[in-house]
Amino acid sequence: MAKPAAPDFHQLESLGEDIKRYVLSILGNDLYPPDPFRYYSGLAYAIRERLIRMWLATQASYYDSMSKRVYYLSMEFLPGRFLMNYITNMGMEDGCRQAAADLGFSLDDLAEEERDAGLGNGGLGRLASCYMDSMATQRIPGYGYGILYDYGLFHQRIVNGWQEEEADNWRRHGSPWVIDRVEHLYEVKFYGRSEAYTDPQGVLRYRWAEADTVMAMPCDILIPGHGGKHVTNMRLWAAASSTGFSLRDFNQGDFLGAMQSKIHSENISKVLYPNDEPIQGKELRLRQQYFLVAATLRDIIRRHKKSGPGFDEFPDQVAIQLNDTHPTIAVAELMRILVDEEFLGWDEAWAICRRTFAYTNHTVLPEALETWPADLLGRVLPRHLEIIAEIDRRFLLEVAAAHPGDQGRQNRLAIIDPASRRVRMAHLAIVGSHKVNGVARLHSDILREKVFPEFDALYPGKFTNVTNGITPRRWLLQANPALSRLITARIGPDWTTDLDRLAELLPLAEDPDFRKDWRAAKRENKKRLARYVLRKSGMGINPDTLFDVQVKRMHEYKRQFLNVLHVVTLYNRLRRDPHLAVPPRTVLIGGKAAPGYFMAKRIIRLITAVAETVNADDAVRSRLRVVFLPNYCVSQAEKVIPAAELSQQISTAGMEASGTGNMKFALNGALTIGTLDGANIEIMEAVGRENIFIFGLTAKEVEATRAAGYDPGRRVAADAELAEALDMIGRGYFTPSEPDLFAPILDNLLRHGDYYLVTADYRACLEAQDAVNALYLDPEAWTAASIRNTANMGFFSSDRAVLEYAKNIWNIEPLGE
Ligand code: CJB
Repeated sequence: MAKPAAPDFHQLESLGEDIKRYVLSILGNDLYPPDPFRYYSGLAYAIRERLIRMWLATQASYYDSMSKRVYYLSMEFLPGRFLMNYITNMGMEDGCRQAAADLGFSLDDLAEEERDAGLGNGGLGRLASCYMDSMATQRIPGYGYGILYDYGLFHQRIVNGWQEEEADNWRRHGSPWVIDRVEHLYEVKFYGRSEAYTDPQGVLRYRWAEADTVMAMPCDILIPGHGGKHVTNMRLWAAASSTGFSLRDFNQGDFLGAMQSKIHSENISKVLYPNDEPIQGKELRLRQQYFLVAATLRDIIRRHKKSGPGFDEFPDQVAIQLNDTHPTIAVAELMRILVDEEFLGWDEAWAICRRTFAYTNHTVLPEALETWPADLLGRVLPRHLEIIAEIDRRFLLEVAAAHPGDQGRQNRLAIIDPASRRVRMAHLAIVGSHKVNGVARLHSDILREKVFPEFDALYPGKFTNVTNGITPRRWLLQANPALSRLITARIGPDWTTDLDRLAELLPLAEDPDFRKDWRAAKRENKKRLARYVLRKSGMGINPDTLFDVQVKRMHEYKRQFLNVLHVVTLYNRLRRDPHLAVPPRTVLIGGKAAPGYFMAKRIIRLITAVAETVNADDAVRSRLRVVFLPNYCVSQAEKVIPAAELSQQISTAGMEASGTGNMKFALNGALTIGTLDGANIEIMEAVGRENIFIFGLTAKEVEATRAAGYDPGRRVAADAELAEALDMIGRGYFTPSEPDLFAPILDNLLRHGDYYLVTADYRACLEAQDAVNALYLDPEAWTAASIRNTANMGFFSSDRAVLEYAKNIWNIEPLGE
């Protein structure tokens, strides 16, 4: 019998009717007047229905193949908007454009109605989302697990030049992408005490007594791979109060008390902590971490039991990736389940844990290595503290056996720091995993050589590297239609899932016609960004200037301040010589500061102050403009990055673990000005030293400079332009009514040793900018370098990265067609 034709899940012909039906039936709205938000929602539900059907088919194929699956545990995901991503990946763009047009809308306008899902802070969360896209595209069976925060990362407004934070109630108008699975609630416990008892066989066992409980409700967000046939999902947990608990209070007449406890429970998934580095010591944050872990492990074990094999086969069926230390309490939780609930012996349970977990480290900043006071952890999770102490005791015996008598080493490696009584989560993650990876080559080397050398000696081969990657679907195909069309016209469409194919563009860098088309695509994107900036801030920017961009979280180590010093110096040079032979420039800077990060907020204020002065100065207006882009987020990045010509990646060497923005810019043909930090080094090797502007101290030189006792004062005294720029900032040139506003920034630099070595790299940065100017004045040479950047970025696809994880860490084969 002939094989039945594959069902057409896309069903484009009924799309228009489906949209109207959803506006009526789900939203309960009139079709008239035609409101774009309603039609966006209607379209979203129509897409969702098609996706669900494909997702069900994918899940069935997982079960059929009995394949091992990976669980990517992350406190953050940063998907941004979904609609266009789904449409692009499902290949429905033409059909959707037509359907929207038939209803009187442009698809792009409908897409603008969607609010970003900002359930992450920055690079770490966005990486997780790129990996979801690649796992689905590469057919690697697995899921993302996280928290469905009611409030995502705050919305940034700039008021009188200062950052103000507004709550991001992103689901206020509902979200068609979130599928609530009310039927699968799990109970999660907190507090109480650990109780010893003897089982009927006379074995001493432990259980968790007198705990409070909170319910975890799974909410799924579907992730279609490119081509649309393989659809996976993220499962995000929302907290709900456990009904039994509040009912009891209610029956005793304490309605408000019952509500109070309900609110207390639901707080767990209320809000994302807005720091891009770990938060120390906040009980609610620890409860969030455990909430994610406990609910996820329940789900994993439920699925494992359903599929048949016993626990000895668990690591052959399950790989768990810990996205930074945030979900590391999973090591203790899996031990608790295996030993206390499944009654496995300690050694057997421990072997299972270690084969199951792997840990990705994303930062070497010492202040960011997460620790929890043992007292606090023991109060919230009493049994887990006991388990961690036992893991620690056995681990230190191992250390003592390898290095007898070396008490110092034991203290340094201990999971519970004997001096501070804090639990070092990174140590728990390293000890409890079979692989530990950094996120760029330099970063992984620093982890091995500087941060965890004694662990590396103890566990040879455990430390490894997987350089980060980005999804070409969102960051080129979808975000940059002008360039994507041009590329596809020349080399065909396969680059979207095989990014190395971009190398076929290399010879075209020599072709003047192709360069002209390349420039035209960039210009279209610059015009699109100029329209956006005008709409958002009322400010006009000129697409015929060099677009110089730095967008990322505000942090001292990322050195937005060095960028400002370049701007001020350029401003001074232009004021002195209005005919200076440099291209006109628009400097765009965007990024959020953690609400409690004083210095980062001051630097935002400095940028807005410099922008006000420079933009109001008629003498330089046409040659230099400075824009602070409020509320940098994924959907804004999709407009900014394709328009950029110069990408600023200027962190102090040794401090940026990898960076992924650097990859997105280069993929879109921006030239990088950057330090030898994070993945910049690998980008330089890929695109060629002559197609990138590298400057500044290396990581080793940074270390040596600090060790030698760096004196910023001497450096400033020897550099008249630097001294002038600092003097202007310090004495209130940009804020005459508040001359001392930036004194704290200068104090940090001049009195506290300039830890981030801004003054040390200043002159080298300016020289690199001179080289930028020279090349930009030769548009043909600049364009050729731009093409070579894009052409050489194949390695930085997140497809490559997840396939490396699958092969070297997860031991998972991608599913066949
Ligand atoms: N990173 O975004 C975060 N949050 C953290 O808590 C620690 C690190 C960033 O992760 C990215 C993805 O690996 C890196 O590219 C980036 O360098 C790092 O700062």
